[in-house]
Amino acid sequence: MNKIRIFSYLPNPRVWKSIITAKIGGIDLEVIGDKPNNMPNWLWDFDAKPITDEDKSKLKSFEIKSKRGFKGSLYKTDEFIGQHPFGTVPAGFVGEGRLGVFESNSILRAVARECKDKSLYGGDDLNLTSRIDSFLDANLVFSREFQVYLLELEDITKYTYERTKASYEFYLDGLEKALSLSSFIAGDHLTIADISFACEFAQFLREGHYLEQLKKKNLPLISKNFPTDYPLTFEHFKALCKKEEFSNVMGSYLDWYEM
Ligand SMILES: N[C@@H](CCC(=O)N[C@@H](CS)C(=O)NCC(=O)O)C(=O)O
Repeated sequence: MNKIRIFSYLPNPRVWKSIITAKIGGIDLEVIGDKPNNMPNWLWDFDAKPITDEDKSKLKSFEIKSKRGFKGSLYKTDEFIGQHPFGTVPAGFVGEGRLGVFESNSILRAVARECKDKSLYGGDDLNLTSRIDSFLDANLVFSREFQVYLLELEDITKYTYERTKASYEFYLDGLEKALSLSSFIAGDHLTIADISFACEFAQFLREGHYLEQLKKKNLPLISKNFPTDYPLTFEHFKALCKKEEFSNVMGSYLDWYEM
């Protein structure tokens, strides 16, 4: 079996996808990292480790300004950038060659390929595997849109709000249609399309922590009417989050959200 290591800030719903899949699929994963605010105090590498201010002065050549999501500088080794050219976390490393795998949905696929339970990624049915990929891609498009939104929520612009709302409606319209035809997103059983959806959507719901900021701009929560606008998707989300394999990993992340 290929060993898989993931480096990231933690907790991170984008890492949960892989953790939940590994648990259901019966494999071990190595997950290392720290709270988001501590990521500038880590050396970003296969052998990621915490660094002191003294270390940082010796690691000036690795210092690079954060592109997305962190404040200030990060310390990424040349080996890290070699394997992770976009320089993002979660950062997966697979196999003896410690090959870099990036984008949480791709890390998720790598994990699913190693699982004993192959049905999570379509089993022998390559057509189903391709359909699962389609849902994962649709999920990434939504995820990128709402990443910008969540990062801007302290002082949101109408432009970002409207873009995210359109992306939310497009993605959820599709899921609602899919779930009117089958009991899981890609077909009649649980796959990584469901796992990725639940984790990304849990993260999107964090807009609910910015009610005051949205109110100041006279903007309602994008997900305000989620249960009534998309009842099948809402029930599916609820059912997934209540599954032990999910709730054990998600912990108290969604406790504030009424379901
Ligand atoms: N779509 C990517 C998102 C990854 C991403 O954008 N990560 C950000 C943190 S939220 C990052 O690593 N930024 C590194 C930097 O700022 O240099 C995924 O699902 O893995």
